[in-house]
Order: sequence, then structure tokens, then C-alpha cells
Amino acid sequence: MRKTFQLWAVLCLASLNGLAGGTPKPNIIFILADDMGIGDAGCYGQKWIQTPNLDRLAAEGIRFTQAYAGTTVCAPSRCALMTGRHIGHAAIRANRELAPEGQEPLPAGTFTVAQLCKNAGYATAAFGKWGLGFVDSSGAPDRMGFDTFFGYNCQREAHHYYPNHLWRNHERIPLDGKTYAHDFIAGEALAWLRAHAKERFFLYVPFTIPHPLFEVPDLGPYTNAPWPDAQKKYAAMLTRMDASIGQIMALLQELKIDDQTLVFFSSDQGADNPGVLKTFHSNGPFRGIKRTMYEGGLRVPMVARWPHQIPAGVVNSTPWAFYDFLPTVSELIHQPLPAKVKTDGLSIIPALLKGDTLAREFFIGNCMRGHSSKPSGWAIGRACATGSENHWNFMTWPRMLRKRTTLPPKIRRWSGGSIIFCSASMCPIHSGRIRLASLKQNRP
Ligand SMILES: [Ca+2]
Repeated sequence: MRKTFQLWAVLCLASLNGLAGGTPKPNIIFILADDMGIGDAGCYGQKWIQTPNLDRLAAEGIRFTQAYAGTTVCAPSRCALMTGRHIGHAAIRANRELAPEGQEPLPAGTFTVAQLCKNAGYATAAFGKWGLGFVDSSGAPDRMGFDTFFGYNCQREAHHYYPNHLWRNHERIPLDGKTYAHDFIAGEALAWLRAHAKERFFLYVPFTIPHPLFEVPDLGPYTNAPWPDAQKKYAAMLTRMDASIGQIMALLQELKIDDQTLVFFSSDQGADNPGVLKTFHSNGPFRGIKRTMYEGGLRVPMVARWPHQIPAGVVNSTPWAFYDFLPTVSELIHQPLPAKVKTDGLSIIPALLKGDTLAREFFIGNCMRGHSSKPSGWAIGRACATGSENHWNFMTWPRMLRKRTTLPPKIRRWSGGSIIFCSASMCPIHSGRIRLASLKQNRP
């Protein structure tokens, strides 16, 4: 009898904790840096910039070596992260600036990972830089599933670390021009976390560091470093953001929810400042920078920590991309996507929780030239399964393939695994052998 009661009690507890799918439903935090290269973190080999909290996150969780941003500029990359669509299908495919403040908005009714979490009863919030729809537009954060937004709505405004205002949902928060916005935003994120610790939550923290302008209240440990001023500021900004990550992790512990919380960290694309690239090798060994479709523009740091669910210290080479986040979260929180919602991504749960190395047929990425959202076509590039950009070779995508979503065996064999499809109108895919670059865009 006593054993029966114990079993019943365990089953009840399991049910309360959402164990129906075999794994408890976690809180999810996604911290996103802005233009931080894969080589900027100590856990990816950085020797000069101190990122102890990020390094600990990786040591206590999983570090992915072949994770890809949505694409190589801000808005479309973040669109892929939020909507689970690659850039061939995404609603936002370029940084399209609007006046007076904001970017091209996500269309009304766009389904996002925040909406998915809301459907599962999660509290949702975003703190940082949005860039996917100006205030009161169809793509404003509160219309994209976020209960709370605080920070910069507009990407251009986020270039300034001492702004004269930020936004709390629809409310314009005037500032004195002397407040370091990163600190303010991080503080607001911590306050929200404390207030929602007893709920299940999705917290998206798209910090604005280390995107230029390079502005920081102090140079911290780099005051006397033998570098130009810009490099000192860049390093100090990253270490400051790392401290904010440390504060988030410490608060999770204080609130006793860190083993119920899955924390991701990544960056929206590679670094692009020539000075920092030269001094710090910010994009690691990879060729290219932000805006280019080389590894240096696309490959990003990606670590994830979830105590007792993700084994500590795992390094995984599964190729995955921002548009895999939506289906991954869907599985994590046991919340199916609505029938009408399509994703181009795959759940990376087997890699995340078991350390399996998953095979991918192809990736799609592109980078629009300027602000155009009408690329002239596609080229196909062999992706970098070996980690070397030397494996980029471009070939034609015959007209008959344009509307296919899977690859015919001939191309699959040729690819040897993953493929990245690139817009042929973009400027930087000039390496390799582009033999045809005049196909029409494959719009959904
Ligand atoms: Ca960026």
C-alpha cells in the first residue's frame, strides 16, 4: 500500500512538472549578442577578451561548433530565429529601414516562438533590440507573442549606447543621454525574471553588445592593454555583457530555478570591424565577416545549459541554424505548432540532450545587397561540414529545382551533406566557382 502511494505521488509530481513527454518542460532563456564573432568567446578559443561566465555556461552545458545564424545581417537573421523559416521563406529578408524609427515589420499574424510559448501558457518577454517592426506596427513585439518588451525597437537607435529614449511596450521611456542602455536593459530583464520565477517563462534577451558604436562606461581590465582605443572598448563591452550573463545565471540559482531553465547563448552573425578582427581574430579561423556569406559571417557561437538534462562539457558538431529554434522549442515545451504554421527547421533535441550528431541535408541563407528584398536568384554552395571555407564551391540550381524543398539524389551526393543556398544577388559569394547566378527568386 505504501509503495502504491509512493508511486502515485511520484506520478502526480511528474505530471505537475510536465514530464508527460519524458523530459520536463523547461523555462527558456535565449541570450543573443549583436555582431559577436564565434572567436570572441573564451570557450571558442579567444585569448585576450575575458568571458568567464560564458565559458562557464559552456563548461556546464553543450557547446556547438557548427551553429549558423539566420543570415549575416540583423533583421533577417532574427526573423529566422523568431519564426523558424529560413531566408528563402522568411517574411523579413533584409535590413529595410523605415522612418522615423524602426524596420520593415513582420506581417500581421506571423507565428513566432514567443507565440508558441504563450500557447503553452508561458510568460514571455524580450529585453534588448527588436528590429522586426516599429511600435504599434504589425510586427511590434506585443503583437508577436511577447507580453513584455523593453529596449530599442529600432536597430539604428541601438547603435547608440546612451540613447535619449527606450521603449517599454508602447510607452516611450525618455532618458537623459547619460544612462548606459545595456545596463538598464539587463537590469530590467533581471527584474522581470525575478517577478516571473514561479511561472514557466520564455525570456528573449537580444543584447546590443558588441555592435558599433563602441561605447562603454569604463574599460575594466583593458585600461592598460596595448591596443587601440576601439579594441579596448570592444573587449570591455564583451566582458560587460558577460557579467550580465553571470548576473542572469546567479539569479537563476538564487531563485532555485536554474535546473528548470534552459539557457541558450548565441550571436546574430559574425563580427565585421577590421580592427577587432585583426587584434582578436573575432571570427575564429573562418573567412569572411558580417554581411558576407562565408563562414565568418554565418557561423556563430552557440552554447546551451540545462543542469541534469544536458550533460556538462559536451562539444557537438551538429550543423544547425536559427530557424531550428522554433521546432526545437516546440518539442521542448510539448507544444505542437498550429497546423497552418510551417517551419523549415528541425528539432535539434537529440543533439541538445543526448549529444547525437545530426545530419542535415541543406541550409539556406542569403544576404541581400543593400536594402533590396528582391534578390535576382540563387546559387548553391557546398557547406562547410569540415569546418573549412575552402569547401565552398558554387554550382547552378537548374530551373526545375527552384520549387523543390528536397534535393534530388545527384545533388545530394554532390553536396556530401549540408548545403547552403545563397541569393545570387548578394555581393560576397564571389569565391568558388559561380557558374550561373541569374535564376529567379524562389519565393514561397
Ligand atoms: Ca547584428
